[in-house]
Amino acid sequence: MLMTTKLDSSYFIDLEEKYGAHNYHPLPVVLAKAKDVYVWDVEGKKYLDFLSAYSAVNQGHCHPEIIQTLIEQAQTLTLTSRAFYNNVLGEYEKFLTTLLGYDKLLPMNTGAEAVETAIKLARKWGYMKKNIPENKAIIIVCEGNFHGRTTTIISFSSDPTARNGFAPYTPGFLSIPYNNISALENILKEQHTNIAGFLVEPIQGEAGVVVPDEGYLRSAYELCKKYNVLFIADEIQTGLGRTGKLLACDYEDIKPDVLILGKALGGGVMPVSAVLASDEVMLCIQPGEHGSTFGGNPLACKIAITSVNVILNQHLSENAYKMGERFRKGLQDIQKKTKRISIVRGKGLLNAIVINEQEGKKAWDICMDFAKNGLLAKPTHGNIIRLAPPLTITENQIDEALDIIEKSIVF
Ligand code: IF1
Repeated sequence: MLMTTKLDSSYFIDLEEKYGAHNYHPLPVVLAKAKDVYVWDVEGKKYLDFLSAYSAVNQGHCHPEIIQTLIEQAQTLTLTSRAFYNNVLGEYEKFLTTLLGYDKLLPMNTGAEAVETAIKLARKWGYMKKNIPENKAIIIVCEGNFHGRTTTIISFSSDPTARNGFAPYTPGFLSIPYNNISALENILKEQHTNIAGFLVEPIQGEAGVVVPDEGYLRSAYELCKKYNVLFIADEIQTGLGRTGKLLACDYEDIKPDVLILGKALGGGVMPVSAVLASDEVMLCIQPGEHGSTFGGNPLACKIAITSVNVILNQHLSENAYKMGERFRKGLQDIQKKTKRISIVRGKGLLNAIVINEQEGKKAWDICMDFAKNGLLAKPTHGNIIRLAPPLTITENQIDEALDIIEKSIVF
C-alpha cells in the first residue's frame, strides 16, 4: 500500500526540528495562510495574530495594495545594486525624507543592519564634526536594550542569552539604566567630549514593552543637544504607527538626530530598513565607506512607499491609538477578575501583560491556551506576554481578542 505522508503540523514541525537550526523555540503552531489580522494553520484553524511578526505586519497580512506593488515591481525591476542608479530609489528617498523632515536617507534591509549603520554614522560624525580623538568615540546605550543580533549589537546587550558565548565584544559602548535621566546626565557631564551618540528605543520592546516616564525622551533629547551628542532613536519596532503616532518620538515632539526604521517599512513582505539624518550627519559617510548588496533595491523601495502610504491613507496610527485605548481598558477589566495579570502596559497597539506565574500558570502555558482559543501571542523574557496585532484591527476584533484572553486566563 502506498504510504502517503500526512502534511499536518507535526510533519512540518519535525522537518524544522531535523533540518533547521534550533535558534528559536516556536509555539507548536504551523501557519499556512494569512489575511489582515487573521492567520490559519495547516489544519485550517483560524487565529487572531497578536504578534504581527514582531510588529513587521502593521498593515495586516498580505495587504492587497502592498501585494499588488510587489507583483508589478517584481515583473519590472527588482535588483540593480547601487553600482548604478535606478528609477525608484530617489523617489522613495524623497518621499520618506520629506514626510519625516530629514535631508537624507540611507537604505538598508534588516533592522540590525540599520542599527549598525547608525552606529557607524555616529562614530564618523563624532570624529569628523565633534573632533573626538580617533578610536575613542563612545555611544551610550540603555540596559534592557534590544537592537538586533549582530556581534557588535549584542556586545552592548544586557541580556545574557543574546550576549553570552559570542565574545570578543566590540568596544565603544557604555550602558546606563533606561528611563533614568540622571544616569544619562551624569555620564554626559563626565564624558561628553568623547560621546558621539545616545542610542535608545522610545519603548523597549523585547524587554517587555517597557514604557518610559512621560518626559524622559524629551529630557534625554535636550541633554543630547546640550552636550552635542546625537540622539539616535531606534523606531524599528515602535515606528510606523505602532504606538498610536507615526513615530513614538512624536508623543514628546522630538525629532531624533538619527532615526532608524525597519520591520513594517517592508509591509510584511520583505526586509526594508532605513536610517534618516541631516546632511551634517549623513554626509560624514562618503562613497565606498558603507553599503549593501540589496540596500535600496527597486523592489524594496516601491514596497516601502506603498507600505507607508497604507499607514497614512488608512489612518493606521490613529486606529492604533483608539484600538489601543480600548484594548488596555479591556485588559484592565480582565485584570480585576484575576490575580494572574500583575501589570498591563503599553502604548497604541504595542502592549504587554506581565503574568504572576505564582498564580498557577506560566506565560507559556497561557499562550498555549490563547492558541487553543484562537489567538497567537508569545512570551518575551519569561512571564511577559507581548500583545501586538496589526494596526488594521477593528473594535469587534479587539473585543474578540479580549474574550479569548479572558477565557484563557480567568477561570
Ligand atoms: C529576534 C521584538 C526582539 C527590534 C529593535 C532592532 C531590531 C529589532 C527595537 C533588529 C528586532 C525582533 C528580532 C527577533 C525578535 C524581535 C524582537 F522585540 F520585536 F520582539 F528581539 F526584541 N531594533 N526585533 O525590536 O531588527 O534585524 O530583526 O530586522 O531576533 O528574535 P532585525
